[in-house]
Amino acid sequence: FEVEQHLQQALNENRFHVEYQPIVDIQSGKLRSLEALLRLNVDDGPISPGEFIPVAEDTGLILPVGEWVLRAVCRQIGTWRPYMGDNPMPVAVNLASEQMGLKNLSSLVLSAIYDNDLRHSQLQLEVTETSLMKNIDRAIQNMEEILRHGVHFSLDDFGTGYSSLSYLQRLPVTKVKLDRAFIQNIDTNKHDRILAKNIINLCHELNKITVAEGIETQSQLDTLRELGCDLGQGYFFSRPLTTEAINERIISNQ
Ligand code: G
Ligand code: G
Ligand code: NA
Ligand code: MN
Repeated sequence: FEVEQHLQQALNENRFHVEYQPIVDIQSGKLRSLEALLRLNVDDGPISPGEFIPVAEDTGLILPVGEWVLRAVCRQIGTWRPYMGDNPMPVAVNLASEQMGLKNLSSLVLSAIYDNDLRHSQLQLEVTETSLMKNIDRAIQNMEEILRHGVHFSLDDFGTGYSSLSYLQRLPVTKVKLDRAFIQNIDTNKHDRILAKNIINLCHELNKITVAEGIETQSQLDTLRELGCDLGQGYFFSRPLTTEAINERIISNQ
């Protein structure tokens, strides 16, 4: 059975599910938002998104899969809404390159929000530099239109793409997520620390919020705190959690 067939079957039989990884305030440790991460379990066990997302992209299945994720996450946010008070925590969904090229991306996003009676600020979107490259003008147009409705973007995996730093200024992103390759040796490697420090400072000059990905140790966290990074995500705080775990650990403690 090929990955492509698994994807088609998962769509037909509603076999995908979504996990949610906490994103916290680096200074206080308080929970600030969640990132939605797609999961696929087949009879033989889980297939990682690192494996099936590229296949979905190559086969065009990423469009129905991406729409499924958007709708599933918005539905989930709707069920959390009554427990989240006046300032509900946002949840970020990853978008693929093909989605950024869609003419009707903003109507897809807005209808998922309206159908579940969400506030626009409850949904955020993540894009990578690579996902914007195929049609950068269309991608920016989509982002600007969606942002006008109050849905904010993060630039994911920053530092791994080809882009020059000056291009950051052109992108309507509210947050920049430093790729975990930068974070891994941030406490032991002076060169990595200097890079991270300068990226964080540059982002702040451009009025962007900085997020460190892949924090696994106290020592990495301490270093990021010193560098003034705003938010953090990684196994040190929490692995991606099932909706059941979110309900138990987070919703019931709000
Ligand atoms: O969850 P994990 O670390 O295995 O994710 C691997 C990759 O898959 C990451 O790059 C992540 O951004 C991507 N990914 C996870 N969920 C989604 C999704 O719903 N849509 C898209 N386009 N990518 C996703
Ligand atoms: O490309 P993106 O940043 O969306 O990828 C997120 C992926 O990183 C997810 O698959 C998630 O499971 C994984 N991830 C999240 N936190 C950590 C971490 O602390 N260490 C490692 N190695 N992977 C992580
Ligand atoms: Na992401
Ligand atoms: Mn990332």
